[in-house]
Amino acid sequence: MATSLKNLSDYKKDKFKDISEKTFGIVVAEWHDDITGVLCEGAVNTLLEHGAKKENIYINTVPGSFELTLGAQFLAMQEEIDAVICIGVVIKGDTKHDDYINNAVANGITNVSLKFNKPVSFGLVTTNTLEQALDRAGGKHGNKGVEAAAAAIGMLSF
Ligand code: DLZ
Repeated sequence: MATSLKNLSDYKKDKFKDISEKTFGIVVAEWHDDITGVLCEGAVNTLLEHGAKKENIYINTVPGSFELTLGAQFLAMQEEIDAVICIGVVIKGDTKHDDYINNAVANGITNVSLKFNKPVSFGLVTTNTLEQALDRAGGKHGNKGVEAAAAAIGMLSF
């Protein structure tokens, strides 16, 4: 998987099971939507490349990353959804807002995953700068959305 020296989107696919009948919910934050759009595209393309059907991928937006948890819960509670992918970008600013949002999302989506016994992957890019975020959204460090989709497929193959 990811290391600081590798492209972050390198992942192991040899153990992936068939996902052609699986249904995915993607929840995307609207903050930094130029970047979250690229991450979402990476996630969708990865699901399609591995055999998911376009009509089985549901994309919903939430205002900001803080709302990813409830968005994930709305999706995970749907019986037909097999896995959820959360996509957001939180860039550090002058205050500690990023810590609060990042921790809330990490804990929140973990709880959703355990509550509904479904994979809920963490496609939240948490960086110090805009440049670092761009590097992880189709730049030199790959695409974190690809990685989040791969994690969801990986967990469905568990
Ligand atoms: C308020 C806020 C700030 C300052 N920064 C970000 C950010 O970098 N990325 C992001 O996705 N959302 C941010 N938000 C919005 C919060 O996630 C949330 O939407 C609002 O606090 C309303 O609950």
